[in-house]
Amino acid sequence: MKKKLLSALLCVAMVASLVVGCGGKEEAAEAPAATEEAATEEAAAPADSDSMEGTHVFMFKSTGNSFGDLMYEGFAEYMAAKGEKTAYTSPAETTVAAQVQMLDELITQKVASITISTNGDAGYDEVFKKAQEAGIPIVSVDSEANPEYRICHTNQAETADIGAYLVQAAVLITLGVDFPGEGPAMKAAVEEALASYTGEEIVLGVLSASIDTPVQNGWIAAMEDELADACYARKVSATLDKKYGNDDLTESTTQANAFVAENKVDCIISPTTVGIAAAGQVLKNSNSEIMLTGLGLPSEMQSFMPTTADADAFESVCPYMMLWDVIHLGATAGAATYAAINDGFTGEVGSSFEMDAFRDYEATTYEAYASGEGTAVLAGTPYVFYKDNMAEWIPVL
Ligand code: RAM
Repeated sequence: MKKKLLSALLCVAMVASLVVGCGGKEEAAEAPAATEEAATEEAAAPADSDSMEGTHVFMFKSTGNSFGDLMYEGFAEYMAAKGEKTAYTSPAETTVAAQVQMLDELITQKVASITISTNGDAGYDEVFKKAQEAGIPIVSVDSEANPEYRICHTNQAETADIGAYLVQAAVLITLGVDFPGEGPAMKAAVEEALASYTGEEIVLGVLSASIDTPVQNGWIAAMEDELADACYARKVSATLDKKYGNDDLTESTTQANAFVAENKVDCIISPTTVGIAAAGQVLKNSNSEIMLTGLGLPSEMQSFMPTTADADAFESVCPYMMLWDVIHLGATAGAATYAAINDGFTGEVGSSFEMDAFRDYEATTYEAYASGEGTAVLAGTPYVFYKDNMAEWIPVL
C-alpha cells in the first residue's frame, strides 16, 4: 500500500443527467448528511434513460457510505483516463431487492458494464442472467457476486488474513498490548501475551453489516477459524457475540449501545466502516471498558483513535484498526471491467490484464486465481492504522 498523500478530492466524472457529489474527503466525513443527500439523488433513476446507454455503472451496497464513495472515486478516475463514461448508482438501503430493482432498470437502459458490491449471496440470478444475455459484463468488488455470472471478483485483501489479524488485534487490545508490527509480529505477540494470561476467558463481539452480506460473513468465518487455533484455547472464547447494524449509522449505534448495556464482551470487532465509527462514538460517550477494533476509515475514526506517535493508545477506545487503499481498490475493479471488454480478460484462472499506472501505483499485471466457486484478482493487503501513521492517513482516506 502506498504511503504518500493522495489528492483529497472526491470529485466524480458523471453523465450529465446525474447529480454528482463533489467535495473533499474530510468534508464528506464531517458532513455525512450532505453526502447522503447527494448520493440519494444519484440513486434515483436518471430521468433520461438514453443517457445511461454505454455507461459503466458502479453499484455499492447502499448510498451514504464513504467506503463506497472512495471506491467510486478510484473507479471513475481510472475509467475517465480511458475516455469512458461512468455513473455511481446505489440504492438507499442495503438490501438485495433494492439492488436487483436498480440493476434491472440499468440493464434495460443498455449500460456498458456493471461493477458491484452485493448485499447477499442469493437473489441476483435472474437479473444477472438478464445482464449476461444482454452482453453486459459483471465484475464484483468488496462483496462478491455469484461466480456463475461474474467475470471475476476484485478482492481487497486475503479473507483469511483479514479475519486472523482482526482477532489478533482484538486480543492484544484487550490485554493492553500496543500494536507490535504487521503480519507474523501480531501472532507472535498474541502467543506471548496469552501464554502468561491467567484471567477470565476473553470474549469478543462483532458488530457487522447485514446478516447476509457476503464480504463480512467471509471475514467472520475467517475470525472463527483463527479462534480455533490452539493458542486461544481456554483463554479466548471460540464463540463470537455477533450483532448486525446493516451499515446504517442509527442501527449500528443501537447495536453498539446493546453491547454496552449487556457488558458481556471485552472488545468489539467491527468489520465495517459504518459500524466501527458508530461503535467508536458510543464507547467514547459511555463509561464502558469495552474496547474497539475493526475496519475503518482514518478520517471517520480520528476522534476515537490516537493520532500522534507520543499518544497513549489506550486512552482512545480504538488503539488500532485496519483497512486498505479503498480508492485503489475501486480503480482495480475498473481496470478489470475495462480489460474484460477491451483486452480479452476472461476472468478464468490464469487469465490476466495490465492495469495502467494509477496515482502512486505503477502499471501492474493482475492474474485471476481460483476463489470459492469462481475467480478473483487480489488488489492489496490489510494495512494497520495506529498512533504512528494516523496523522498521515486522515487526509487521504
Ligand atoms: C463498509 C462496507 C464494506 C466493507 C468496509 C470495510 O463500508 O460494509 O462492504 O468492506 O466497510
